[in-house]
Amino acid sequence: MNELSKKYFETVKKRNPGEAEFHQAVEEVLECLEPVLEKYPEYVESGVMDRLLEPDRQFMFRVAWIDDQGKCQVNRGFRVQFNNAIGPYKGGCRFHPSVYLGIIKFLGFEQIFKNSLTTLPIGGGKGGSDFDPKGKSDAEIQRFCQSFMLELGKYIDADTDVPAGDMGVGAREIGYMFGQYKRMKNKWEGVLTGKGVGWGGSLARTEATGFGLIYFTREMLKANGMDFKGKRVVISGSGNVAIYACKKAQEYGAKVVTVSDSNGYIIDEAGVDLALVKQIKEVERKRISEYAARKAGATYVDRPNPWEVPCDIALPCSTQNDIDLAKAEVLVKNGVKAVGEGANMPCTNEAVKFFQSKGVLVGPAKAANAGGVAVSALEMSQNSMRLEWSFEEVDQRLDGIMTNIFAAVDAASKEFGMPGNYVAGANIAGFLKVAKAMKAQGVV
Ligand code: NDP
Ligand code: 2IT
Repeated sequence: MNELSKKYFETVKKRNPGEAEFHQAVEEVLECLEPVLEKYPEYVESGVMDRLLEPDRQFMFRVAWIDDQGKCQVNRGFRVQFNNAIGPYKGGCRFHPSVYLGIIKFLGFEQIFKNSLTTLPIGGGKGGSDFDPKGKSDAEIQRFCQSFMLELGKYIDADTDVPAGDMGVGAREIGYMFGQYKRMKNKWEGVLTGKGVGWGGSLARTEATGFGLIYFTREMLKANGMDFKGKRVVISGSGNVAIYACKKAQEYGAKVVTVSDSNGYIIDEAGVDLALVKQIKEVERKRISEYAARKAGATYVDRPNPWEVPCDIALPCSTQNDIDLAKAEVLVKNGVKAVGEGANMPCTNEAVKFFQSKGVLVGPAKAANAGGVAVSALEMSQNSMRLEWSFEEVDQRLDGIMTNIFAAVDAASKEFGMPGNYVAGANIAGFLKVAKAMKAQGVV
C-alpha cells in the first residue's frame, strides 16, 4: 500500500473499530485504486475518497417479536445507506446470526461498486439482522419480518432505498416485509425487489444471481481460451445463488460434483441432481446431508470444506471468507483453473493474490454476482412502467449486462496496466463512474 492508501485505511480502521470484514473490503479496493488516484488526483483533492469511505447514514434498531411460546425475543436490525450518487440506495437484507455492523458495512461498501458496474441507476446500501431463520416456524418468520419492516419502513421508499434478499431472505421473507410496508404506507410501490411474480416481481430474478455468475464466468473463460463444456465444477452453498449457478453450469455442459451447507458437503460423481437439491432446500428447508441419504452413489462429508474436492472451476456461493489461503493452496494443487465468486467476498485477500500468482482466473464478486442486483434494477424499471417483461427478455438483458460487465472489467484492467487482474478491473471500473458523479454533485 502507498502512503495515501495507508492514510485512508488508518482512518477507516480508527472510525470503525472491530469491523474486520469492512476493513478487508476497503483494503482491497484501496490497493486496486492506487494507479487510478495517481491518474485522477482530483478525486483525492475534492474529497471523493474521504466521502466514499464513510456511509451516508447507518441505522441500527431493536426488532422485538413474539415467538411461538409467547415469549418476547429481541434482535438487532441494520440498514446502511452507503452512497446514492448514481441512484437510490439498493442492496439486499441478510438474516443470519453472524450479522453485525461490520458485515452490513462491508456488503454495503461492495454494493456501491457492484451496482455501478451494472450500468443501471442504483446506489449502494445493505441491511439485515442477527435473526436466525433456521428452525423458526412460518408464523415466527412472519412476525419477525413485520416487526423488522415496522422500523425499516421509516427510512426507505421506492425513490430512496430499495432493499431485497440476501442470505436468509428469499421470496417468503420479501412477501411478509412487502405486505407490512404496504399496510404502513397505504401505498403500492416498488419498495422491495425479489417480489413474487404476479405482484410486481420480475421473472428471472430468482435465477439472476446464479445465471449471471455463469454468464460472467463464461466470458472470463472465453477471453482465456476456455469454456464450461466437460469441466468439473465445485460449488459451495446450496441456497439461491448456488442452485441457479449449478443449473446454468449444467446447461453449458459442465459437471457439478458438489454443493454444501454450513455443516458439510455432498459429492455426486454422477453430477448433482438439481431437482433433488431444490426439493430438499427450497421445499423442505432441510440440511444438504439429506441428499446423500436419498441419492445412490452420492456421499456426504461432515465438514463444510468442498474445496478439498479436485475441480477445474470453483464457484464459492455461500458466505464471506469461505476460501482462505490454505484452501486456495489445495485448489491450486488439484489443478483449479478459474474461480467465479458467487458469494460476496468469498475469498480472503490472501487467497485471491495466491490464485492470481498461480495464473488462476478470479472473477471478483462485485462483478461476477452483479446479476442479482441488475435484475432487481430491471424489476424497479418494470414497476415504474407498470409493465412486466417475459422471462426470455429479462434473461437476455441479464446476459447482455454480464457480458458488458466482463468487457468493462477487462478493459479497465488493461488500461491500468494489470491485464487479467479482474479484481482490480472491477474495482476501477466500478469506482470511476461513482467518483465522476460524486465530483459533479459537489461536496455533499
Ligand atoms: P441463501 O440463504 O439462499 O443460501 C446461503 C447458503 O450458504 C446456504 O446453503 C447456507 O447453508 C450456506 N452457508 C451459510 N453460511 C455458511 C458457512 N459459514 N459455511 C458454509 N456454508 C454456509 O443465500 P444466497 O444464496 O442468496 O446467498 C449466498 C451468497 O451470495 C451470499 O454471500 C450473498 O451475499 C451472495 N449474493 C446473493 C445474491 C442474491 O441475489 N441472493 C446476490 C449477490 C450475492 P446453511 O443452510 O447451513 O446456512
Ligand atoms: O449482494 C447482492 O447484490 C444482493 N444480495 C442482491 C441485492 C439486490 O438488491 O437485489
